[in-house]
Amino acid sequence: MEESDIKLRDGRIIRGEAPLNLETPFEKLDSFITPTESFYVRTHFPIPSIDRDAWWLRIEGEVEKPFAINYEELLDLEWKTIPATLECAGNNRSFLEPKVKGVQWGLGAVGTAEWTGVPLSILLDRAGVKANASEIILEGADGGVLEDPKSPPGELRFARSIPVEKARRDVLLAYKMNGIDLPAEHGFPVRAIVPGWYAMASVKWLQRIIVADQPFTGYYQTIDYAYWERREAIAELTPLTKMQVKAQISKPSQDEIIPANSLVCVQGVAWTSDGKIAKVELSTDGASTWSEAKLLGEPKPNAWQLWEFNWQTPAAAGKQTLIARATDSFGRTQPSQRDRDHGNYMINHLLPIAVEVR
Ligand SMILES: Nc1nc2c(c(=O)[nH]1)N[C@H]1C(S)=C(S)[C@@H](COP(=O)(O)O)O[C@H]1N2
Ligand SMILES: [Mo]
Repeated sequence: MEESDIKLRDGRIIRGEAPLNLETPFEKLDSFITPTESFYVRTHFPIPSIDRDAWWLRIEGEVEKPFAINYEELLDLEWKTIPATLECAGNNRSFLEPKVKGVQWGLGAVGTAEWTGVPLSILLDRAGVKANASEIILEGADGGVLEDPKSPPGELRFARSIPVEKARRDVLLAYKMNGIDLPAEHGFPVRAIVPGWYAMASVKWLQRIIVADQPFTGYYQTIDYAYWERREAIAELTPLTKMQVKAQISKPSQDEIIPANSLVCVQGVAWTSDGKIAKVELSTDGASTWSEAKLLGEPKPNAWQLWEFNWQTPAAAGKQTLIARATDSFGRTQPSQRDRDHGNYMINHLLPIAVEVR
């Protein structure tokens, strides 16, 4: 696609207007924190307009003392600020061959922000989670009727679940993004941040937390945002959870013209869930040989890390392919081929970026 064909809104690529889906132009990435105004937006329904003075968050289900908390009370609780990378599970989908259903994201359905909010464990402790509880369902205020014949008839709300143990360990109920109140499109007044997991788990416009004693099998947990996992050769639908290890090249961008016989700084980011990035390698010859890139800054849990590689470009003009490959501290590395059991999600196989040396 020609640059001039790309429709932008406030500098972001419009991937959908209703519901609103905006992508970060990835070649503009130049810092650890993605500015809020460039951060990608993924919605499934109209953005709910919520009056924070009338907003309540309810906590119910398998708890001793169900309760509701309002915005003012939430802000009075102990809080913390953490950086976390959010990646849409469909990020990079436009690279898939053959094409699959869903928003045709390029490289920019991923970003890192600093999130400020209350650890979910504080609210869970206050409610008194019963011993039989296994999962926490997070429900958003947004909803509507879907056309998918597999969706339940009538109104549906966006909801996902996380295991109790994960909920207690590091989930945040965030009300600030990069130091200011959450913007409407990012979940105002309060959203969940589930570090290390694909971002569908980070439910926006949070209105209800349900403690459950059995696996949640809602639409966005099983029919959508699920993939095939093989057990005894039988494929089973499995909810998406952890982000898979990945490196992406921000500069140069696809089809960029690069000067011959010069030193070009190839830049990008890499991330994984839980562990750290152990190394990023770059191939400038279509995956025949690999050289290690330099990791920049200190690793932070569940946040991406910037890297760079100084590339001595060839003297001869012609097409070149750049491929980045990340390996994490658990020894997990990006696969070279697409795993078709992943359906239209979890796209972390090696992606060639073509450039032209001139
Ligand atoms: N309530 C609600 N939460 C949601 C969604 C949604 O549509 N409704 N989309 C999810 C998905 S698929 C992604 S990728 C992230 C996107 O967060 P962002 O728009 O702040 O980047 O929000 C998640 N949380
Ligand atoms: Mo997503």
